Amino acid sequence: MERTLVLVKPDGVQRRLVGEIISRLERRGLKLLGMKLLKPSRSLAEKHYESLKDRPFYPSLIDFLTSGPVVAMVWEGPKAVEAVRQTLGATDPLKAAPGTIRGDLGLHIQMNLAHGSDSPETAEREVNLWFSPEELVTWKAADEGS
Ligand code: IDP
Ligand code: MG
Repeated sequence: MERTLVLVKPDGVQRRLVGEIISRLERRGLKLLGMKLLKPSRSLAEKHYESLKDRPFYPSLIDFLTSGPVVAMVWEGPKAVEAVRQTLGATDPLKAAPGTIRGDLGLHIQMNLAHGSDSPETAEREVNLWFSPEELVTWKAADEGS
């Protein structure tokens, strides 16, 4: 089982697409372990996108991520990291396949609706950055068996 961090970015919240995005992840079969709405601080956004700090778009990306509330979530499932990235589609919505969140709902490379961790190692770091252990709930779904 893997855990991964998902953010509905400020554009997704402003466009009232939170429910749509959660719905797609639920229907994929992933399990929600934690969720909160918050307006990220600059320091949190900078830590989150630390690996991109040398990119030309980094300052604008930090402005964007801190521009309004985001919905932060932890989802669990087999290969959850890959499953979420697949459901999100390619970074650039114009290149994302139809049927994916970005391919169906987006057009803009920065305002691409949602974030998903890119590896199990990154996921571990990002889950710990956004959530404390007591904010995550371990539970068993009725259809999971014993
Ligand atoms: P990812 O979100 O698909 O993992 P990353 O390369 O990690 O893509 O980039 C992080 C975020 O930075 C993207 O989701 C997008 O919001 C933004 N971004 C990526 N590339 C560009 C770009 O070329 N111009 C503007 N923003 C970008
Ligand atoms: Mg990334």
